Amino acid sequence: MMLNDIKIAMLGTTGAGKTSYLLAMYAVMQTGIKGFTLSAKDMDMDLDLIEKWEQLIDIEAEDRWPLPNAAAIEHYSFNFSYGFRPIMSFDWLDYRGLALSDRSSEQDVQALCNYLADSGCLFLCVSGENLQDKITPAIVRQIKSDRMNQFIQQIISNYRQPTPDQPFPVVILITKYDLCHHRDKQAVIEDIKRIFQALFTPNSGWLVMICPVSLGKELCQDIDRGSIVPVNVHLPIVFAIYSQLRSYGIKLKTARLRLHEEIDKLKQSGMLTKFLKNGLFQENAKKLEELEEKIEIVEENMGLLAEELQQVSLFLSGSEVKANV
Ligand SMILES: Nc1nc2c(ncn2[C@@H]2O[C@H](COP(=O)(O)OP(=O)(O)O)[C@@H](O)[C@H]2O)c(=O)[nH]1
Ligand SMILES: [Mg+2]
Repeated sequence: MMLNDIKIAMLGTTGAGKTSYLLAMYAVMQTGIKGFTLSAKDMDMDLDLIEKWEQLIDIEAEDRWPLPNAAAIEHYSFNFSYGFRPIMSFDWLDYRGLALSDRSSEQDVQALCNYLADSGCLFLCVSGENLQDKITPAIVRQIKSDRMNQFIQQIISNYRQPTPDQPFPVVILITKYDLCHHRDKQAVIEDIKRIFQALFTPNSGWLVMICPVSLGKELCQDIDRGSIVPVNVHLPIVFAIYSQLRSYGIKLKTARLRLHEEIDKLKQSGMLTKFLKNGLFQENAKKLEELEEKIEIVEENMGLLAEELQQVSLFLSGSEVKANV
């Protein structure tokens, strides 16, 4: 099984923790979750990511952290595999956050919009730093959620309207969750729902996961010496792949339905000679068998991934749902 490639765009202000998150996610996914693994397509990129990750773990000083991005946009390409067999490849865009600032140029905004236009999954980053207490208008300005909402608006008015049947997956990543761990989790979720209201409206077709992540619980006490023990960093990727499988599964099932209809029609029609009819029957039966096989594989993979997603909050058109097959 090889699925379509997926593009993931990660949005968040400078300093929200995007690059650090990427490093942690890559390190964890390289070892893998239930046989699912990730690898950078480019060897040099792989080395670079691992080197930066080791630096984070080994150094106990401020320079353990990655430098701010040099380029406005950084691209990464990964292969996602199951048992070392590639299932899909995906592009990852680490965005420095300029287009989210008030000083963004037309060009910045256009470049980001173009990329967002054919993204299959959106990651919105909100730093736990901004969620230590109940949000205020001043904090909302810092998070730049209004700006992110504008970009989402752009996507759906210009390119793609999600529907309940073909939902658009979005991950709201609460990075540096260690910094707001002291708060009631439900209260944090309510704050998130408030600042991204449009993603939680009925019949809107947004499939949203709210996912707290952190590079280590101790970091809220000591950012430079606290030990690095990533929490939940694999879940957003698992969710992105899960949603891709989900929509592929829906396509396959629609095709199966069509085929059944065709077979029924053949059974009823007396127009064809027996010989021709038999040939068509056999052809359709073979197609059906192939489809069933594909659906089985998709559902099996979805099942494995869905298990991982039981612990996080998922919403489809604003209603809380559980990941299932
Ligand atoms: N407490 C805490 N701080 C973090 C964590 N991840 C990153 N940071 C801090 O946030 C800073 C900015 O992170 P970075 O990944 O460069 O943000 P980016 O600009 O969004 O790419 C880092 O230099 C760290 O000081 C985390 O999980 N917990
Ligand atoms: Mg960065």
